[in-house]
Amino acid sequence: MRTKMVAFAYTIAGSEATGGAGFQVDLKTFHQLGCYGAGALTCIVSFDPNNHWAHRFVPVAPQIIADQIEAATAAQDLDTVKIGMLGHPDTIHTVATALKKQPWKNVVLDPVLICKGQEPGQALDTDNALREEILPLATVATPNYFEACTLAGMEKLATVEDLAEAAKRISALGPKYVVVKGGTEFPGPDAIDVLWDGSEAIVYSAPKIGNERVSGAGCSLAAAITAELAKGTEIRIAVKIAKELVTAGIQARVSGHTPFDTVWQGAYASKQA
Ligand code: PXL
Repeated sequence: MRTKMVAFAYTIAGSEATGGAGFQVDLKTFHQLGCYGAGALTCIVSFDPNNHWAHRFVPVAPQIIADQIEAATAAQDLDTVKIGMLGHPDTIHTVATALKKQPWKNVVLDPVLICKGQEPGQALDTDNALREEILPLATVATPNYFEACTLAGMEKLATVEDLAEAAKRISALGPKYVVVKGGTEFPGPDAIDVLWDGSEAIVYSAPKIGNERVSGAGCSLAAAITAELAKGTEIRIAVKIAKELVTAGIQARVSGHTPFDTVWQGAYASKQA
């Protein structure tokens, strides 16, 4: 008998070998929120401890990405997907083609635009391909401060109204819902995220926990929104829960020999217990 006891959340993202970002964060977050996680790897990022933790980036061959998506979409009736780092125009084209093969209820795009290991020229091609081929397929986009400036064509985001304006402009490029993450770059004492829901801007705010960026916060937020949408949660509540998961995860952050800390996704569930 084909019964589905649990919501499925799918990710198409890159591996970040230390576990602090990307695919690993997506699966951990899905699991913490009670979803069955599955995914396709688009690239492998290995930080270089002998070179200031620079990103060593290796794309996965397009056919292997297509094969992974074929396997997962054949095994399950998936309707909710998160898209993380794609990193190469060929990857973007492959993922766009695969996505178009079936209907999706929720396509959550975390528009990862810049990876330190990439050539600037290639990064520009990647940005353009993402904007042209993936953004129109997304139902939700979750740009960070820099990604929002780039996609919205705004120089800076100085006020909450600017965050809302950026979200609205990006929504015009495809996704009905846009969550702009202010993060540490947004001025002031609070970590502010703004959801444009197609008709109004909803502001989510929590006091900043320090002023250092914590790795995996953006991935965790988008993955948590994905997991909640997969369970059928309404977008405003999904973003609220995602923000709570990230805030708890930053409070309980994990440090290592890296110059940055990472989010502990398990903190949210232990707080609820
Ligand atoms: O946080 C952005 C991100 C996403 N995906 C992968 C990454 C990173 C940042 O390092 O490596 C695979």
